[in-house]
Amino acid sequence: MLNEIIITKAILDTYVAKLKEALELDVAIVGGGPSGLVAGYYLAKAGKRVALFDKKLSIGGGIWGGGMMFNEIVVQDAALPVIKEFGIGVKKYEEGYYTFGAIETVAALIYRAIEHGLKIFNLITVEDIVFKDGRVSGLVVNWSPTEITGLPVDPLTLHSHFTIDATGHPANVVSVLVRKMGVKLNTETGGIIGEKSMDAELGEMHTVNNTKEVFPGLYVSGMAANTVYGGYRMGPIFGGMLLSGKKAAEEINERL
Ligand code: 48H
Repeated sequence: MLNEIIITKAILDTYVAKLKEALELDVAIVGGGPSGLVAGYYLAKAGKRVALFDKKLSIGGGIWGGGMMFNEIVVQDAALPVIKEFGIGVKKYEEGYYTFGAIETVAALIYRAIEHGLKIFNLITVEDIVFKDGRVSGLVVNWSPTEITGLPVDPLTLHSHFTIDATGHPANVVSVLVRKMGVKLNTETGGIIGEKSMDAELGEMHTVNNTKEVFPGLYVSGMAANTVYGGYRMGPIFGGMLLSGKKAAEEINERL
């Protein structure tokens, strides 16, 4: 006879244990798009205490929709080693261009990251940061439905040695840091420069080059890096996002 109370307790106990383990992290990642998932994979693989938070029900960010909802993505030569690391089958379109099913790609990124120890929390919105000793030192989190409904519910907090803003175009973590703390960022202007229009070649290059520590304790990856540093957008080519996540993980790994 299946007991509903045991089922309920199993979920509560397991989830709370997982969340408690995520309260003191080496790295907190905000955003479960391609750059955040790849960063989480490499950090977890290196044995770091790392967790990823995404406000949506489904992790994967902008991968799902491919280009204009045609659920295929394109990757260039430079990113093939990362694609192969995740065990995703390579389909060559023409020299230098490879296509991947968006759904297969999301599934593989998520599965392989979790397999290596990344803790993923969906439906949690990062609404603020912890700011201590002049650096970003953690996250302030709440259930996404709380944010959506505007209910006056106070959040919970976790500490992290490093944080990655992988929130895509809006660069939400950097935005909250600038808005609330009025700090000067490690950018040309000291502020958020803003994303530029389309140039796939430049955009892909910028995504990787702009992946860096933008303020003590806070890295930016993926589209958030281009928003903060003024890089071009690139459309539905995803190699730069994958390589950006890898670069963020490698730089942080060296410093931990
Ligand atoms: C929790 C949050 C919060 C928050 C946002 O947009 P993403 O896919 O991010 P990237 O940078 O890994 O990939 C960008 C890519 O998808 C893209 O948009 C491209 C290539 N565009 C090119 C172009 O020309 O337009 O994922 C970001 C994730 C999403 O899942 C959000 O739900 C999540 O971040 N998120 N999670 N707390 N405050 N804000």
